[in-house]
Amino acid sequence: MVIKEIKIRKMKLSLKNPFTTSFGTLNDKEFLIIEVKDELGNVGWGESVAFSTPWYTEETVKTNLHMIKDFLIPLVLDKKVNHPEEVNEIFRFIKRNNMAKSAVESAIWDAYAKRRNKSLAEVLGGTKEKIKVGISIGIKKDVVDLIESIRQAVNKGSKRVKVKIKPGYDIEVLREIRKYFPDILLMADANSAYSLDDIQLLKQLDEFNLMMIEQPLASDDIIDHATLQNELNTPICLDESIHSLEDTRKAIQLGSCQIINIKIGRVGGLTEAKKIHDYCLEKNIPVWCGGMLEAGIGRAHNIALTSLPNFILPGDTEGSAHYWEEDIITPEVVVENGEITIPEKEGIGFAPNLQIIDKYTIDIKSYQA
Ligand code: OSB
Ligand code: MG
Repeated sequence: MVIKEIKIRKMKLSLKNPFTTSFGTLNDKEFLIIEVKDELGNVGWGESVAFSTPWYTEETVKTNLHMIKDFLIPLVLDKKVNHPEEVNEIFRFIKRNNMAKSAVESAIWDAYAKRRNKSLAEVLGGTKEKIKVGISIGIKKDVVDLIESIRQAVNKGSKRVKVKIKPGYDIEVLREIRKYFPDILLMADANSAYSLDDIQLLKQLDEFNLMMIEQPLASDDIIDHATLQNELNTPICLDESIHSLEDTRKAIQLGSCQIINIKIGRVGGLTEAKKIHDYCLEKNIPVWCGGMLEAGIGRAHNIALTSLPNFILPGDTEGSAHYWEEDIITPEVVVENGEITIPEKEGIGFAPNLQIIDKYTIDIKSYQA
């Protein structure tokens, strides 16, 4: 396969509901969509999950644009790529910038699958027909609103509920949730808002029978997480700390976590995500697919990845309508009774809706061989 054309679109969509984490509130989402075309005219699509501000990792929409334009496109445009796994190696000498790499690499995976007339899930080695998904509910001003959001999710059949916590919004909130929902599969995500100074408080989380606590400590830490895991019965799941297979190996070896949240963008693409999945399967560490409030293209990639067998725990991939008034793909992603059916069509299995994409595009750049 030879990549003959790459387009970068900058887009902006408004979130239906503002999303608040321990870092702050998101009202809308700016993101990049990458389109690659091979010499036979197969078109593949990828999405950069970087936000406008560097609060989740160091990347932003602007740093992604710079990296993709000035470094990544020149490495693949007019180059022969036999398999998308090669792209992971081609990009390896560039340090990090994983969301930028992932946007390009995942578009090449889609083009590759389409070229072979297979679904992306199939070429990745997926084994499932349906995937189970949960919901990630942001911090609410009023706990009554939170309870109401949980009730709606539970009534719709969501397979598990994740709530965001931060210092001052944790033990009492979880106690209130458990009062109304004593038996639901529940977990909490701190987005690195605590330190080991909070160990006494974090130990109190054990009373709530959580499936896991996600990323309680610093985004660049795996040492203190190992200390904390030793003191907690609740499994720790790492999100922000994991950027690669190497990070995964070290975290597991140190005992920093018992579960891994895999995000394609955070780890630099589908190839690295699959490697982490395979390693965790071998080590008996369950994984699940995290979310970055993706539009349809990124969401479709998450669905394909989750078809791999060790995605045992429900992920954060809610349906399109949970986030957007209108999504950029046809059909939109639909969750039925907490499950998504993996599309059988070629590639990502959802067609980019060009009319809607154009409507929300702020800028397009095109690069030809
Ligand atoms: O920590 O998993 C996270 C959203 C943005 C950034 C980080 C995270 C999240 C979520 C929401 O939890 C996941 C989603 O619904 O896409
Ligand atoms: Mg998280």
